[in-house]
Amino acid sequence: MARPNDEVAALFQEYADLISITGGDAYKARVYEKAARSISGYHADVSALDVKGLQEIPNVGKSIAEKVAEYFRTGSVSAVDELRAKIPAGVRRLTAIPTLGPKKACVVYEELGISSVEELTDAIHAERLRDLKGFGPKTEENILHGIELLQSSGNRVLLDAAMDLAEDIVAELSRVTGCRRCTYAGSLRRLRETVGDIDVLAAAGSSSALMQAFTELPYVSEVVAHGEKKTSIRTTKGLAVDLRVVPQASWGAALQYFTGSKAHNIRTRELAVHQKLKLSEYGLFDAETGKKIVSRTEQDVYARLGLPWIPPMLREDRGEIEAGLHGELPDLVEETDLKGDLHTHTDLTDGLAPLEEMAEAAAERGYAYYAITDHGPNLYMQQMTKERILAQRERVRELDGTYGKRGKRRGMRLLHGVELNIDPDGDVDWPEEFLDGFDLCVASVHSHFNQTRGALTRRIVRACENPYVNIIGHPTTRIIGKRPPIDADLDEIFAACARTGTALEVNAHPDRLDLRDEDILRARRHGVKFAVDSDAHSTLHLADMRYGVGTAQRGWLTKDDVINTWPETRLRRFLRKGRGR
Ligand code: DGT
Ligand code: CA
Ligand code: CA
Ligand code: ZN
Repeated sequence: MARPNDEVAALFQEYADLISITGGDAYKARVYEKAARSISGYHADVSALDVKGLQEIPNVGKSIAEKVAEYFRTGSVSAVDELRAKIPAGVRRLTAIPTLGPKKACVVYEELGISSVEELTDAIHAERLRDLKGFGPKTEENILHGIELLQSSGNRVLLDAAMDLAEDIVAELSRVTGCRRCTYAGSLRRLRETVGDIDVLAAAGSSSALMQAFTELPYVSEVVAHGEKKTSIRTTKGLAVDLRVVPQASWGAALQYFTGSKAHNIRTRELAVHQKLKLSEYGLFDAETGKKIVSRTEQDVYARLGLPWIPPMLREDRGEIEAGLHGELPDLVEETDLKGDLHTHTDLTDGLAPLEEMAEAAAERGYAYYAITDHGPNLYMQQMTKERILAQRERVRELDGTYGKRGKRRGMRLLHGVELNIDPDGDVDWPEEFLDGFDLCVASVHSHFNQTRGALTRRIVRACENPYVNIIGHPTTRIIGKRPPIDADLDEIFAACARTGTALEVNAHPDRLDLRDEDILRARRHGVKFAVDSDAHSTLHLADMRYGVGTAQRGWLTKDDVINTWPETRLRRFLRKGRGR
């Protein structure tokens, strides 16, 4: 289930939006935005805290704490409800467009009476927005792009939200008497970045107890279909979940079938046909006699088709069948291979936790090294200075090796880094002499996403050519369902990375997953190395690494491709970028 913290954070974010839409105090809106972020990143479950405990959370004062308490006591917050009631439903529909802020939504509603996404599209095509203050051709283009994003994302949910729910359902169903096996399949098992619906599979002699328990889960809002083999529900948050129950003997065939993808299944079925076999969710059969050959495990099914077991993350018909037949499947990187995290923040900039807490949490994950990379001065509002970052460096050096100590051996190594901002020309925050003092530099694009393709490409290539830039952070800057990837010539960037010894990040934040799987596959062909990083802004985000690793696996990456699986000495050599020393 979504954490109570995220529920409250979403509510306060909405409240902040509502305040700005209704022309309320901009300062107050910001206060709630900040509180939303703090609550989302807070380590303790807010539903278990009293008003006093809630006020320990950074950016949460008495009045906000009381609203949180009210929410868990009554299920809603009256102040939020009051503002909701003031907003016409039309404006609310418009604010679902990711590129249309609440302010502009209000303007088009009030000035032109537009109250639906369709009406807005028509108005843009009729150029009716041009006369409004603050609107121009560029705004129109952005809004149209946002509408496209909104429509293409459909009802898909982000991987982490689907995972939280699925893990909860699997745990609940596994407790039901008679349940022999239970797991999630479908796109979630393949760790796709978004999930259309969750497919849960269980094995049992009789399905009725499982189906019953499934429909009675507390967050079920609607039972869409209730059958002996398959039951479908919808949750209160609008997620669709299918449960299929199969006999234990068909487990492997069913798991293979319902894991998909459809494209992969078509290929495995073709392989079966060529061998005069028939493959279905019930098993692999002799096509002529109908006699069952195998069905108990996925391994059995693949083996009989002449294939090794194929990891679900590869099952997209992107060459895995051919590679499997030739014994050339990649030995995929795993979360346990990671020796460290190379992009993380502290409360010196926009992180929520102090350095000490971040390092402590990182050491608990068993890391051998850990890099602190707060923002440089060029990112607005971060107020970074040379003095502040040098003071941080001193503290990093003091703490180096003190976390996760075992016996006499030195504990986790702390690397002092920075996340530089790649400006529109490809320059970064500080001159080379100063960058020389860092153990590593991440450099990322944080603004001016709409430059021309040529300018964006040159900009990032220039950053790669900086002898101190080691990792390009969240390379395409996309936010899934909200902001499209930048339009740059990725192949040119990949070539520059390979040539200069600059790694590309696989940012593990579930909203980003940037680079994405297909781009990773392409970059890898250029010989690029990768860093799978959490970009954590709180101790909780360190665990997002699992999604970054999943994405890396979908991009066919091995341990050797990922620099933060390497031993420290090899990593440090890479970070010198051929500068000598
Ligand atoms: P989603 O839910 O859109 O994120 O994607 P999936 O891959 O989970 O797709 P879903 O839920 O429609 O079906 C789950 C799996 O069941 C799918 O990956 C493969 C299998 N499957 C479903 N329909 C078909 C089909 O018509 N043919 C084949 N070969 N397999 C199917
Ligand atoms: Ca599915
Ligand atoms: Ca499904
Ligand atoms: Zn960052």
